[in-house]
Amino acid sequence: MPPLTRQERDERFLSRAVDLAAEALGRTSPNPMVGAVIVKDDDTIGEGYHAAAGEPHAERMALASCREDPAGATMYVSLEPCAHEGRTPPCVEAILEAGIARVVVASDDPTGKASGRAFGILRDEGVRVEMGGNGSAQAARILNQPFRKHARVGRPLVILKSAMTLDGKVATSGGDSKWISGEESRARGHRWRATVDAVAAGIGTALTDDPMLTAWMLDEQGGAARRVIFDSEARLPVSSQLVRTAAEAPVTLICGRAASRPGILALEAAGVEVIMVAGENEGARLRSALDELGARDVQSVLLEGGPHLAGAFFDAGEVDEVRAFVAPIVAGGRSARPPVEGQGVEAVGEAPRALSTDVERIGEDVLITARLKEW
Ligand code: AOF
Ligand code: ZN
Repeated sequence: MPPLTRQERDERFLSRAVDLAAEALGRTSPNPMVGAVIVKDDDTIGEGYHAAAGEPHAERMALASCREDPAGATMYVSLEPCAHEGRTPPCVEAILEAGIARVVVASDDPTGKASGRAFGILRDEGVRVEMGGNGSAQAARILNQPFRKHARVGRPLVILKSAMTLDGKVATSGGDSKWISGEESRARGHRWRATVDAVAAGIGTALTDDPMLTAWMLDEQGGAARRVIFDSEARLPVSSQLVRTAAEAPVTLICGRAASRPGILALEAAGVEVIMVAGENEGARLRSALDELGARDVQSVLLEGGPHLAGAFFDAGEVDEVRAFVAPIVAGGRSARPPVEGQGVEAVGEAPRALSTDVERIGEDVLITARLKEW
């Protein structure tokens, strides 16, 4: 085998940095996941990742772990280092103090306070700064889609989860949906709740299933995801499981101006946060709901049902990613519901198309991950 080129070596270390970053999946919000590797003479002398908001950044973790003097070494980091004073001091200072000679970065930091400032500072001090290749850039960006969308537009990333039959139904014509996907798929979907800031459902699902939408025991370190119910008339019963567990994991209800005042007051008294959104159509109200959630540092929303809400999100152009479990069964029936209702598009050419997809077999099901937008 021919020896690796410098570029190939750089990609390998950057990819390691991205893998390290992913160790903290679900625990860094509202901060990004970041990993760093410090390499001297082709040897890794230090590694680290950002474990949680308020904790040291990946760069400092990696420097602190070095088993020899990092002076003259190369630092590989999955996100552009920070130059600002936040909850922690700027990483560029730590990099300069340690005498790092070269910094290779996988992805940019889209927040206003970053915007490439670190590159200028480091170069001024004689540090070589380079961007890695497309492969590591893509992997690093995909990892931080919630952080990136939130930094750019102030709204959370919306991930639609759905479980359908081979003929694209999420329930039979009789309304039965338990269970379409297999046990492993359901466990996987359940685990996703621990990786997002909010889990959302429509009032229809809340009334029919009386779900909890929690990921108990899986989210001890990150704090339980907020449960968000889209309920324009504020009909969610105070006796529902959601409301009864409001003290354990926050519940936010999104309603419109037509919602009944006593209903809202009763929900608020039971510990539910009620957000009233206005707007001339459903799309505008949805976006404004997402703005409100973004303002509360919610960077990701897992949309769990049902087809009506999914349709509204699609019609508003606010679905960023779809995770669809397809089970090898056929339900048939004209009235059996599909995963996405709403208005839909007129022409095939207008249909949102995934920019990238992944396919995985889970038990007897197939999981398709489709990214419709990349931030
Ligand atoms: C992280 N971890 O490893 C890097 C980050 O409030 P602070 O001081 O923790 O700063 C958070 C910001 O720092 C974050 O939004 C991002 O722009 C930048 N880089 N953040 O949490 C890290 N490298
Ligand atoms: Zn930093």
